[in-house]
Amino acid sequence: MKILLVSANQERIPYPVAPLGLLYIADRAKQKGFHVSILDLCFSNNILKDIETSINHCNPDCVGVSIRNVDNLSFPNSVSYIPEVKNTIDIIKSKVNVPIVLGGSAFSLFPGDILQYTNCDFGIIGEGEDAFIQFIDKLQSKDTCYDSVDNLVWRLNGEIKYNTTCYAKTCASVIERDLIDNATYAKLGGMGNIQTKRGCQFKCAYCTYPCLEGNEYRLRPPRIIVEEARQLKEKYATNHIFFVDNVFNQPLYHSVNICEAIIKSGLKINWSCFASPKDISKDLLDLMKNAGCTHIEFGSDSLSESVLSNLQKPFSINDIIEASYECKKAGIKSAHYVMFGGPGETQSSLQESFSNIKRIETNAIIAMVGIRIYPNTELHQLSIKENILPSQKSLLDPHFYLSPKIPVEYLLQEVFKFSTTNSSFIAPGLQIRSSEKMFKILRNYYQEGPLWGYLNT
Ligand code: B12
Ligand code: SF4
Repeated sequence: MKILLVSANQERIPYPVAPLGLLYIADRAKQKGFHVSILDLCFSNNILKDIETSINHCNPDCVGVSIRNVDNLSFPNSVSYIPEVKNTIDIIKSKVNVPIVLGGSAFSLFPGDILQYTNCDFGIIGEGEDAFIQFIDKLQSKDTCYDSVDNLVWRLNGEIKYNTTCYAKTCASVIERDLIDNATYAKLGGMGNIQTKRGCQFKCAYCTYPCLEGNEYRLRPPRIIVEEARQLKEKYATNHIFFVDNVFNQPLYHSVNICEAIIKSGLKINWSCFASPKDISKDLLDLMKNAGCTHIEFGSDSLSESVLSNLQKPFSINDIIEASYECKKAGIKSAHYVMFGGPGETQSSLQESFSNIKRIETNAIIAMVGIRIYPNTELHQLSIKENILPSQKSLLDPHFYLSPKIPVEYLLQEVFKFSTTNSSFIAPGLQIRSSEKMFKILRNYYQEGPLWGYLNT
């Protein structure tokens, strides 16, 4: 069985990111003895030609398409990637007549809608390793009843069927990365990526991550993480790693074990991660620094106590300020994601946020206006309750939660004004310090790590 895996993502802002999920699928399929090729469209200048060449070369019996991003999450300048993905799938269909199976985080959030929109028959929700192999086994067996394939969404007599969703065991071996262009990701993206675990146990009101990866932590062994980091550095000349976990410092003991394993190995590599201001002590930051951590991105979300609590974040404003202060002391650069206009936001909570932001000692604030609404989240329920959305509305086209307690024009104006006068602000939706051109220039000067770290240098 010959399999072609296509990564449809072409986004290069804030930088190109390697298709890690597809590597996991390819790794498992190769272990099972299938012939696997990857077509990564990230750096393609001619999708039509590249798809044609890959298909002629691989002559696949099945094509898997990874769809990472639905849209850029940026209000009011929001861009949907889904029409571009449909175009890619249409080209594949025009070149080869074999089953196509969709997957990836974007697909997993809108499986039914994307299957309909792209007119495809199969897709896999969530973690794909086990499910993809089960699907391929079914294809080979010529049994057309797909009921038993975990996580599969499929069409039967015009109806879309959803099989049971399970969360896979995490991969306990080093994944192979030869099938993608690691050198270009290191050059243009400034980093490689590694996952140390899956799952998140928090329940923040808007978040899709527990739906994508489940609520249970499934940890990867620290020695494997060290080996993957060594491989990226020594085999692929990648000097900086982004740990793609939702929250690196949860569970705390795992982050400690990873740092200790890196230190013990003697490997010298720089890295960055997402973290929560909860449980980020001076001791942990010193340990992270010693293990090579140079940048931390905090999902802080709001600097108003009431909005923070409405979003069900498990920390306070003091935790945010403290976390940033400790990062500075430890010599780690920090950035905070902040969303304005969340549940309960008023003119006075907005001004409270602005004055609290001035108290944070940080390198960057990545500011968003409004919060993208996803199905199966509390924010979705709230949006229906507050009449922001009709209950049956498809959310595939971007819809944002904007607090009814503050006029949108006022919100946009105030955030714009504050962002332009604060040099640490990046506001993608308002196009402030966030253009592809600016990121390219910065990357030319600074070869590794997140670019926000160089804003004020
Ligand atoms: C880390 C991360 C980042 C980092 C990446 C750093 C790096 N160097 O890798 C940064 C901060 C740069 C980033 C940026 C963005 N991100 Co981001 N990011 C993530 C995060 C937390 C993890 C992604 C990851 O690597 N996962 C690990 C891999 C192994 O999992 P995976 O790719 O999902 O693959 C599994 C399955 O999806 C499936 N699968 C994948 N492909 C396929 C294919 C087939 C055929 C099958 C069967 C299965 C399958 O199997 C895989 C293994 O189990 C996710 C949230 C999450 N928990 O998923 C958001 C997420 C992917 N990001 C998202 C978005 C939107 C973005 C941005 C567009 C935001 C922005 N405007 O800047 C940019 C786009 C960047 C780009 N160039 O594409 C969204 C995408 C969905 C959506 N809402 O549109 C997510 C899901 C978060 C969310 N809000 O919901 N991101
Ligand atoms: S926002 Fe972060 S901490 Fe909250 S549920 Fe999502 S991934 Fe977990």
